Amino acid sequence: MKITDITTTPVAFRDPPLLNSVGVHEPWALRTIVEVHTDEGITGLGESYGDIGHLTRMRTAAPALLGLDVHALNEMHSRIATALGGEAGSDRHGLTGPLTVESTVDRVFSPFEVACWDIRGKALGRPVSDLLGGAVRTAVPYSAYLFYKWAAHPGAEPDEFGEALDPAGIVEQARMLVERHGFGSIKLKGGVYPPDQEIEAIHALREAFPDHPLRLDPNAAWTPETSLKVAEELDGIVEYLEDPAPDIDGMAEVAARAPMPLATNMCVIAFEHIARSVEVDAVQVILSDHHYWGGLSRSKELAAICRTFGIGLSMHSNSHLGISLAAMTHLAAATPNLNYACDTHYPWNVADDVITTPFTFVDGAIPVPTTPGLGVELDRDALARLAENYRTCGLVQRDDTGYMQKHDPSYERKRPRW
Ligand code: GKR
Ligand code: MG
Repeated sequence: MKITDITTTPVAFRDPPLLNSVGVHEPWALRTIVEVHTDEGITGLGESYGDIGHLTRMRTAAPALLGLDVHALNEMHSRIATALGGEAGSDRHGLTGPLTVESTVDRVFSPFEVACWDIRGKALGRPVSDLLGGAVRTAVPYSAYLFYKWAAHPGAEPDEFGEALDPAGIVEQARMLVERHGFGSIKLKGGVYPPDQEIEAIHALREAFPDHPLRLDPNAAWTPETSLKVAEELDGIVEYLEDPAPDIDGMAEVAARAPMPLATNMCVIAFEHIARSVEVDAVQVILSDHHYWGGLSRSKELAAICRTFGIGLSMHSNSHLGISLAAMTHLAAATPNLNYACDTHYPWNVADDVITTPFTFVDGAIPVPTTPGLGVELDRDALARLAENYRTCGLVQRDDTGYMQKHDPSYERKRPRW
């Protein structure tokens, strides 16, 4: 079955003012919806980042894939590498590490690869999780992903999620997300306030949710020394501490004395980082993410490496729509050693999705789709609406720091901050 055409549609959807260590989310989150069409009339779907640099690279690569068999994924990867000509992307928003040539290829490859799995599943009449080795769970648990947040974007009406700027606000937000979606574990995005305040928020969560596993992720906002103080305070309270300090060596320094495992989606984000990380035992949990680990089959390779070295596996997320959630769910369902509840930003988007039946959490989990392929269908009207948002929203790349500076000109991006 051959690829005859590829469409890449950038879209934008409403995003609340969520705070993190580099600033605050802008009113719109950007994604790209990829459709891969074939000579047998089957179309596959993929979803990826919407930043202009990445969109341009996907559009540079797409023509090189025309005529390719949908099973020729190795050839697809190498054609993309050639089409990109050795260019490395950049981490402008500052929440993942620096990209290399190889990891840039993996990012561009991912949505096309996912679309091919969707096509193969549809052709065979089997869900993607079957093709990935078979689901070992019927539903994939996700965690409640809490953020400090403003009540509203400056100048706009308050959103339905409310303000969360202190421990009480964070507990209230957790109650809302747990009540709505039934989440059984909780992650707090930190790196926003001095560590003592975030420790206090975790203690408040522990009191309000005595049985929920908890995690804290300051996105490398702390020095190793500060990280160790926090680790000591949160001993026995968090299941893992995510990216407390920058870089593999900084994480290794913390890991050597921290009582809990350290997790990352910042310092081990490509295959070439793993050897060094294992050598110095920098991280005990890797947050996989098929969007940058090179799609579903490479994510399974990552899982095998983690199993080999006794490294735990969890899953990372950025703001995303339902095609991504479908792919994440199939992958997690078919990855036996993914033993932590996955991250997802999905509950923060209440306005719109590009699929006909947006996902609903059942007891904090997404039931694994059992229909052929990814099990989601594109809603053409919604796609057109979100594409129009993209055209009119005025954003072409994520810039949490720039947006924060518009409202607080004295704000500086600093890593580590404390
Ligand atoms: O959406 O603000 C955010 C997050 O901070 C995101 O960009 C991170 O990549 O969720 C991510 C993380 O776990 O570090
Ligand atoms: Mg993280």
